[in-house]
Amino acid sequence: MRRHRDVPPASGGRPTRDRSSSELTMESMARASRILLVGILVATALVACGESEPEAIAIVGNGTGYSGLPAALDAGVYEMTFNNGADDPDGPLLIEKGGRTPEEFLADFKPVLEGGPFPDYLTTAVGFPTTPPGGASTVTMTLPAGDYIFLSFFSSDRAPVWAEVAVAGESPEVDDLPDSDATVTALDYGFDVSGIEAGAQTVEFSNNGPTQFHHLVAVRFPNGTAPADAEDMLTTLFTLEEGQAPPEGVVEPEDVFDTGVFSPGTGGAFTATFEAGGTYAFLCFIGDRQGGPPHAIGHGMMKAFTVEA
Ligand SMILES: [Cu+2]
Repeated sequence: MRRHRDVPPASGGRPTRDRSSSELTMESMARASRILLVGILVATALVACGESEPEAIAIVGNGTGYSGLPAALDAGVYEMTFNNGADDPDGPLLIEKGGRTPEEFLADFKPVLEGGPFPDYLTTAVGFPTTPPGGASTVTMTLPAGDYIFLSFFSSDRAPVWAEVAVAGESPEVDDLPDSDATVTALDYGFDVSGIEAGAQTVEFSNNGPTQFHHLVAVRFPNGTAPADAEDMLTTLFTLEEGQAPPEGVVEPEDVFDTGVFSPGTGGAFTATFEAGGTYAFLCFIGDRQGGPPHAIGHGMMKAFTVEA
């Protein structure tokens, strides 16, 4: 560490030099200016990184807890990776818990999973797609300020796993996400889809609300299915009872991928692959804040399209 009196005054004022500082050699002055220059270069690089490459956070879940998940974060855009070390598929979410204890929140949240109303304080959520055991999902997401619970959503009925995360500072906008190849904007109630092409690409999913929470579930129909027919088939499938066979000519699509839930004003970007000539449909199965059926069923929130060959 250099002594303070070896550092030239930042600006103005008359340098007050004692005997030792007046003995500064050319060599030590050159060294001081090199250190200053390196400092400026490092600072410049940090600013450049902040603009183009979000900070990366890697979280590991093991079915009972997490490692790598900070308890406190600055609001902003993060490249978050969730590694699923549990033996169940898991798609964890960061959900606003409004100052409640995790136990209070979980009690309030349970009815939501059965189509009940959201607690009033639940205004914000961002999350990960369903991630298979041993798999990893990376989402570059906006993380607004809030008092969150990081909550696992296992495919089986295991005990809830959670951690608390406090996020403070200026909340980011969807525009702060890095540019993506394709964009999917969820609205109350529908999807605007733009730029999807054959092959692997980055897709930005955002929720433009204005009120409801949405996610994206992507399914695929056999090649040659017209998008309008795909939507008709989905509508028919929703009318079937559990276990009831679809009518003649109605095909059940295969699941392709999903996203976590995003509240209005939030979004996340991820990598997805679409095949040339494939007919896909995007659906939302989240219910209204006030309670009710999944949006795909209650509001016809779906969008089918064919990827150009
Ligand atoms: Cu929705």
